[in-house]
Amino acid sequence: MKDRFRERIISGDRTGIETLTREALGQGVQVETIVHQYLMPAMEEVGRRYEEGEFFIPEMLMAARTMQASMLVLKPLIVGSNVRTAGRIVIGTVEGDLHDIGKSLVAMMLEGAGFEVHDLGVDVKPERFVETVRNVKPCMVAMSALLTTTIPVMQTTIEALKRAGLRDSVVVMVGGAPLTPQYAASIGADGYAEDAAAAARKAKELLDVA
Ligand code: B1M
Repeated sequence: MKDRFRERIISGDRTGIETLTREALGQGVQVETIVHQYLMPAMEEVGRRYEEGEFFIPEMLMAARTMQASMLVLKPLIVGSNVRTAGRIVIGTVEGDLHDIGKSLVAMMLEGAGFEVHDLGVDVKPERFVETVRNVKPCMVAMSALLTTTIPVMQTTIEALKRAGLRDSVVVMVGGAPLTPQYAASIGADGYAEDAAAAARKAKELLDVA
């Protein structure tokens, strides 16, 4: 099964992966297994091939769209039917960064944990986070970054929240592959999570939700 997922991601076969995702679910494969053991290792291979000059941006983009097609099938199972009462969270990938998949997965897990999630998408400017915090009044701002060049924007966003007098009204959680807990602490974030499941746990812990 893992090889079949890998092959579909590598070849960018969106229709094929939808069918395969349904087939795996039909056979009783857990959603977590599909995401962590099948899809993510395939994306890592895409990243490796890109680094080695075998893949270029179009292949990386096709692979991403293929993973997203699988996640669309999985979303109702990840999100479930929880009544959203745990609190409101604003999430986005920071300015200059177009990586969407990890952030969307985190958003789904947060929804699944009962939070009401406002997803601002990718390339979110600090001012947009500030404006949304002012209007939506969330209890948490969650930021994702996948590039070493964009992680400093998280600090810029935290500073913009401070300048707007809103920093103390929200808990800030950050994550993304190039981040470390030490970096998160150094920029003044309240929490860091390594992956989507950890993000849902961490959000509950930080917001003191049972
Ligand atoms: Co990009 N890219 N990319 N890319 N891309 C990486 C990230 C890279 C590692 C590839 C590589 O070289 N090996 C590399 C970054 C190197 C670095 O800076 N450290 C890279 C690069 C260099 C680039 C460009 C600069 C390439 C170029 O143009 N020369 C460019 C930048 C564009 C931009 O953003 N401005 C670029 C572009 C793209 C595409 C647009 C083609 C496409 C994204 C499409 C899309 O998202 N719609 C893309 C892709 C697909 C990748 C790889 C192959 C896969 C990313 C992914 O979706 N992974 C990636 C290589 C890799 O990751 N191995 C790569 C699956 C996803 C589920 O995992 O996003 O890590 P991930 O999310 C995880 C955790 O990080 C964590 O939980 C998630 C789920 O468990 N997490 C959080 C994420 N956010 C969190 C927030 C939290 C908590 C946890 O709390 C708030």
